[in-house]
Amino acid sequence: MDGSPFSNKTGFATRAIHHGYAPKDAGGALTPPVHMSSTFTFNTVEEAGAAFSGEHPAHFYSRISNPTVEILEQRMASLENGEAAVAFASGMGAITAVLWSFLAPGDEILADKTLYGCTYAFLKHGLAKFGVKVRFADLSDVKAAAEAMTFKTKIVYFESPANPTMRLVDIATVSALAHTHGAKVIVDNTYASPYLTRPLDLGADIVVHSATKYLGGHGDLIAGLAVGRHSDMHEVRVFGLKDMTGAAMSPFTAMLVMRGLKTLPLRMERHSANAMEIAQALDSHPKVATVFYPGLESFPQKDLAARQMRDFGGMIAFELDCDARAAMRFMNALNMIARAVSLGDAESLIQHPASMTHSTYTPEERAAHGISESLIRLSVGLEDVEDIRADLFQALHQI
Ligand code: 3LM
Repeated sequence: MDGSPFSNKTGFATRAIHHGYAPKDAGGALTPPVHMSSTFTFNTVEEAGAAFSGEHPAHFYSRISNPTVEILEQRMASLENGEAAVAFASGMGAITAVLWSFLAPGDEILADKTLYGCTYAFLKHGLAKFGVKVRFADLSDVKAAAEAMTFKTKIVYFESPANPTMRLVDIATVSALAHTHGAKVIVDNTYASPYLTRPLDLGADIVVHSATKYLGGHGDLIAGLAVGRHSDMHEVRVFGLKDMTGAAMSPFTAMLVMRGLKTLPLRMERHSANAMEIAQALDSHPKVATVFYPGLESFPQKDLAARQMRDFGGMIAFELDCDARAAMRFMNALNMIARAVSLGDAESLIQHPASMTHSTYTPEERAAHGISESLIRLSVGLEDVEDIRADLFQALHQI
């Protein structure tokens, strides 16, 4: 339970460090103890029964809840300005558990046309097997979003910025539209993190995260989180987490995510500053055709980005003025920047969505969903920006 004096009235950075934990409740330990316990004991069987029925809420088994994980859940709920959160073993664990919790055969989902590859595969192939109808539309176009919604739409699902193309969705407008149709809005806030965008404040119902990325921030864990209303999160915990997926977060992972969260504001500021400089440098390089970064003047949704994001984040997508083979040569010529999937780490990472993160789409689907074969994705790290630029430029020089 939250014995912490750091309420939602304190600032974001303070809550990222303190919320949900009071050292006096744990023998004075500055950092929360890691409760590596699978099960929890009771004085009487009657007490245990009351915990199981929910009459007297208590931890009884770590697939459902755990004291260390609970601190992270309370902290994340606070950072997203939500009422409650549920932690998962992975981002995909969070996404699948949330969707399983609210869908039944015959229901319809409306999803944005550009999504992380495995989310797309789950919607397109996974849910379809169970009789859920999934439609994809360009939700960055408010008119197209309005036309695509029907009174059968149960869930509207999108990422903003979207992986990998960086398209934004106007969260406030699309949420208001969805609500007039009685649909729930689920936003994957992995790319922005709650430091840059808070979808619940803009009207979304549930936020999901791959905590593997900026929240953890150090490339050493796989984790997921969902945040929303008490009633929705209760459903997600007892159904999506406990009975449907079992994708529970380890207490040790919760400790690592909390360690990451302490520096989230600092890291997001540096990621954003480095990415802005790199986006500008790439944009003016003769061998670069197009740069997609919300902070650039040339970004088509620059105004929306300025309204909806505190800063523009660490992710950049770009296309070179050359064929796909030369783009591969460019990536292979990098020395410091690592060729790897994932994002949001201290290390800069580069990857080719068409053959890596978004290989779950067919080439035809990628074309229809706006993911070109020559698109390159860069997760700008926390190294000295001159070194990131120098590595990119020496590799560009070689093609
Ligand atoms: C990636 N993305 O490199 P986990 N939502 C978003 C994501 O980007 C991701 C998830 C959910 C990448 C992972 S690709 C094999 C590596 C917007 C993950 C899923 O289950 O924690 O990986 O989150 O883009």
